[in-house]
Amino acid sequence: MRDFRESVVYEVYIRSFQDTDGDGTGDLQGIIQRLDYLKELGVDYLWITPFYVSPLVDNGYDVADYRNIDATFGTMADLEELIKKAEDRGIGIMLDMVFNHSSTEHKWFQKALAGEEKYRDYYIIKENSEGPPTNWVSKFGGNAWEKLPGGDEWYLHLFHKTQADLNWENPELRQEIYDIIAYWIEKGVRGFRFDVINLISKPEVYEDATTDDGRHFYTDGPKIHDYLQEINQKGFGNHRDLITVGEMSSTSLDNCIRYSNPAGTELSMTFSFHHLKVDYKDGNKWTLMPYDFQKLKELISSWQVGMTEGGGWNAVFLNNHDQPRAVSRFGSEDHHYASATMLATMYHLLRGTPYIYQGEEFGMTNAHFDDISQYNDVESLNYYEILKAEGMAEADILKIIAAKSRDNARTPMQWDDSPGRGFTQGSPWLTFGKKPEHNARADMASSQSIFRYYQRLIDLRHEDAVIQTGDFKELLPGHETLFIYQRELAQARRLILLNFSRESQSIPRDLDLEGMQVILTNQAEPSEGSLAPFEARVLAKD
Ligand code: TEU
Repeated sequence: MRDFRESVVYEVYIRSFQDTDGDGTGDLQGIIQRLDYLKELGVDYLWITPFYVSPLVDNGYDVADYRNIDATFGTMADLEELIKKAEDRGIGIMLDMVFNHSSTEHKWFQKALAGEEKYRDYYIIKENSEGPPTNWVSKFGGNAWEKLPGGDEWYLHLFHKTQADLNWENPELRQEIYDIIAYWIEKGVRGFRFDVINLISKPEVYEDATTDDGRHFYTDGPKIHDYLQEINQKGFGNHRDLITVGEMSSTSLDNCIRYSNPAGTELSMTFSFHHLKVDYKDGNKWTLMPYDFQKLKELISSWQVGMTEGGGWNAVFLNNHDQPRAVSRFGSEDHHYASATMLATMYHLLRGTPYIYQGEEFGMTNAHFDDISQYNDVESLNYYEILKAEGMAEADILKIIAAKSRDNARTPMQWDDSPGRGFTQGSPWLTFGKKPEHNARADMASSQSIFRYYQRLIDLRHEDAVIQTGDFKELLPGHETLFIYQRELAQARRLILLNFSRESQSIPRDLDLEGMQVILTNQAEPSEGSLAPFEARVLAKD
């Protein structure tokens, strides 16, 4: 396998990728069926979202058994077949590990409920007769504590109430987790994505928050680096070629440098999300606001520079299964090809490992749902109730949810425009998006194929040392509509020009274009002095 610094990862949201048994839910056999497509795209690793036994309240991020596969998604034999067939095509499988919490249906929690001391200590349970032990707010809305049946005891759940936080202070629990990691390595997987892993270290004292929703107590918590070093040593550290990425919620640059330090004592790289909060009014996701372009550029640039200086490594991305579709959010559905390819160019040529989310390679858009019954996501449904209780009008709530819901990313893959979208023969678990015209078949047959453009971006990552490791520098940072940056390695230079606006823009005269050749553009005929709406142009000089 390629080094992670020269690789591209593709995220498969299994429930929505490819159904093969007609139950309306994607499955492991579906991924096998599409391996040739993924190989043609050129990706190196597949990160597959959780398929373990689960009540699927949070679509698999509520794990009830870490070692077995939910029958909805297939069998262990299917997974083994997938690992082998992916490997035959030079693709490594990465599993998603959810260790901040387990489902309340997990046998550990069930035994805790039954009063077994050993398992009660696997969770965070506090007594308080006056109500929830602290005022912390769950990431999905509401108080983060749920009462255990009978008595005055509460368990912590930073996410849904069926996702009980695990007690990492307990060495026996930690050992269970290392054994689970070893078990999957044994099966031949090549890497791991660790879900909200920077939330596992909770504070010693539990007290009310006065400045935020409680997150500063447990985000990048007191023992987080000790735990990650231990996961590394006892979990996967003996397998140096494994690729590991931590999902870091509300993290800091300094911590991400340490998480992804080049000595490899913790993880290969980190996901951070600050650049995806630029359309949150006062930090609140459930609001409507045009995204702040200057802030987007500042955040991307400062993380690029900071991680380079500190020796850290970013996972770079605009889409995942929790985010609205970037083409609808930062681009324009009316300039579909140009904006989808421009956004892809923006993040693929940064310093870091690019992560493609299923469907973005042919420009899938937001769902455009207009009725609450079309949604499935627990977070969206919770906030629907919360905003309703605050007195907001139904139409306004629906507008916010349509822009912000995680279901925007989760509508089934549109392989073609047939009634089942090439995704299922049955009826899909989640309503299809409203734009069937954006499907893989049509895109690949078009002279303006986003998929073909992604192939070229992936080739650049594989072949161009400047893109792999060159330094990053933003040029003309305050520009109102253009994002311009360069990558540099010794004498070699790549210049990336991106027009984020719907109007053509003149190319600033103060840029040094001397001796530079265009190596990539999303325009049929790029014009010399200006950039077309949503144009991306890449120039090179060696
Ligand atoms: O997400 C973590 C997380 O906090 C967010 O992405 C969350 O969806 C968002 O902040 C809400 O506004 C991870 C998984 O990616 C997500 O799918 C899970 O629901 C969550 O952890 C719990 O396991």
